[in-house]
Amino acid sequence: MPTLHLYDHCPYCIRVELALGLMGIKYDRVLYGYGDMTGPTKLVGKKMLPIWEDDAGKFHVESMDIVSLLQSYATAENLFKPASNRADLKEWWSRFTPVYSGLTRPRFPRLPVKDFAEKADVDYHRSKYDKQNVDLNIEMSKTSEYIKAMSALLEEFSEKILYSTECMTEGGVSLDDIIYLPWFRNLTVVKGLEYPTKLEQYTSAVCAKANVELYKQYKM
Ligand SMILES: N[C@@H](CCC(=O)N[C@@H](CS)C(=O)NCC(=O)O)C(=O)O
Repeated sequence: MPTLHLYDHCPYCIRVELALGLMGIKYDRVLYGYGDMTGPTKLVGKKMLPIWEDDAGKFHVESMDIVSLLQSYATAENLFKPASNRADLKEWWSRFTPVYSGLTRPRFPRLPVKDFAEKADVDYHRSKYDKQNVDLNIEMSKTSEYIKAMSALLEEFSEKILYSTECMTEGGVSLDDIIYLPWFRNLTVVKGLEYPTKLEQYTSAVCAKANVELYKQYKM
């Protein structure tokens, strides 16, 4: 059985899980603590996930390279459309990511997932942001401000960018879904952030189809 080595909160790892789930490929899921410096390094020489270990025991890195590899096995039924490179999506994305970070960064280490099970994992996460002069407590205290900004962004996305409750871009499931959906999945951790109906249905339906769990049950 091939294996995906991943962090549960990592959107790049979730890209690969979405592709695997939507393609119906079975795999083992091996999670790592975020502060585990040796686990991923032993496999490929650096501390970076996702890592895909194929049936022959060969390791592959870079989320979209792994997705391309998986797609090389696709049949007509599970071949994704190419990425659209839509300008509207890219422009919106540049405004979305800073607000996303402000909401998710202080919450991730409180998730009851393997990534942050040990004190060393939480400490590593904090030290990473200390080095960037990001104070996670200050970010947490700005929650209502961030929720207000994010609500407007999600409304805009749902109304103007999201094509349907099944796919982001006209024409069916494409690499747009694989690339961007993980961030909407992670954002379900934010208590008090309402998704517009169409976006809520899209996120729930596509993640359920791919067997990717949302963070709704951990809302904080
Ligand atoms: N370009 C990489 C990015 C992967 C990435 O940034 N992974 C993060 C987790 S979200 C990571 O492994 N970080 C290690 C660390 O910060 O210690 C990909 O798409 O696979």
